[in-house]
Amino acid sequence: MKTFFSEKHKLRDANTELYGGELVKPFERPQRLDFIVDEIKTRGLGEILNPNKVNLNIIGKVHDQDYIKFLDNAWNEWTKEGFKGEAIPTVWPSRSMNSEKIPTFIEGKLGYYSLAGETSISNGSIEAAYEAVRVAISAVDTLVKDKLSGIFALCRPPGHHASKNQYGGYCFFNNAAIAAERFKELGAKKIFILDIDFHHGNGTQSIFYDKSDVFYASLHGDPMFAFPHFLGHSDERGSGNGEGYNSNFPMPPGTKFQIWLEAFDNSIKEIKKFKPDALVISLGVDAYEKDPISFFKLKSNNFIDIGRKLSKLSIPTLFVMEGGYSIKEIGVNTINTLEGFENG
Ligand code: OKP
Ligand code: ZN
Repeated sequence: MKTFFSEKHKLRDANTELYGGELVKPFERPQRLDFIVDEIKTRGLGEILNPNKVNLNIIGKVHDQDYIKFLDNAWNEWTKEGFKGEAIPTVWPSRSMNSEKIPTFIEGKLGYYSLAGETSISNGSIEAAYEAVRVAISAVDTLVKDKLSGIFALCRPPGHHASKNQYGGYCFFNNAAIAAERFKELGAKKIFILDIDFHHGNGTQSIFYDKSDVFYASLHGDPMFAFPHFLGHSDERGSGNGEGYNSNFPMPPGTKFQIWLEAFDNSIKEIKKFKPDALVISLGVDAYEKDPISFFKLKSNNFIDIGRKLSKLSIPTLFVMEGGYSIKEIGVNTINTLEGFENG
């Protein structure tokens, strides 16, 4: 399987993440991809390609222009104020204070355009986020042009928490959603996004919630216990034209592969019924038993079965990298999925 990848992901290298009342070194750090690239090479998964020149206007099909502009300028506006640290929001338009006016001052804007506070904006972060979009688009283009069965977009930073106008959960641009839009530009009528990252992809869900041409399904830690906490319940089934085209499988702490697989098989049934022209897998490997911020109990070998089952669908498949924070095993778990798919 071919992989699209860019060294420029390293531009996303924040020093801080607000976690447990401390500013810690981010779980989502550049070294994650070193382990994945090493494993691709060791096991000879296939070529690793640099992204093409891409028309980034496509981002506007998923994200609002004022949000894009905010991201473009956030770091400059923050440093201009003389703040010493990285840009972290401290105030939000929450339930009791939700005027729709967008503040002028950067601290207000950070709260307006964020859905969580752990994701520090640092110098270079947004450049890296643009590069992740180039990686995703290049992978779609190659998959379609060469009529491949599967391809891997090794994106970083991840994307599935980013909504049309909010960042957070380590995500700025929604790579998987933008990839789905690219599939549409290239002629696909129906796309299915299956999100197997441990966390619910609130951004992807909300972007397509009222659409019937992009089905979003997610297997994740029950939001009563897991981030993002405020979306991802099983009664969220889509709205308007999108009713019936969203489906969530929240699962409790300690969930083992056997139970996880039942939900996975249900989502496979939904894919078969929907008959998409393309399949986008939001591939996080944080359902792994040793993941430091997650609570599922999948073992490394289980990811082979996941890849194998996906290959049986015989639908052109784009794998988009999302999370996975057990750095030592992130390469094995990711390549297990992709090799499982390749070896069908
Ligand atoms: C991004 B992705 C855990 C706090 C978690 C943010 C998690 C973002 C995950 N106690 N904070 O979906 O892997
Ligand atoms: Zn995750």
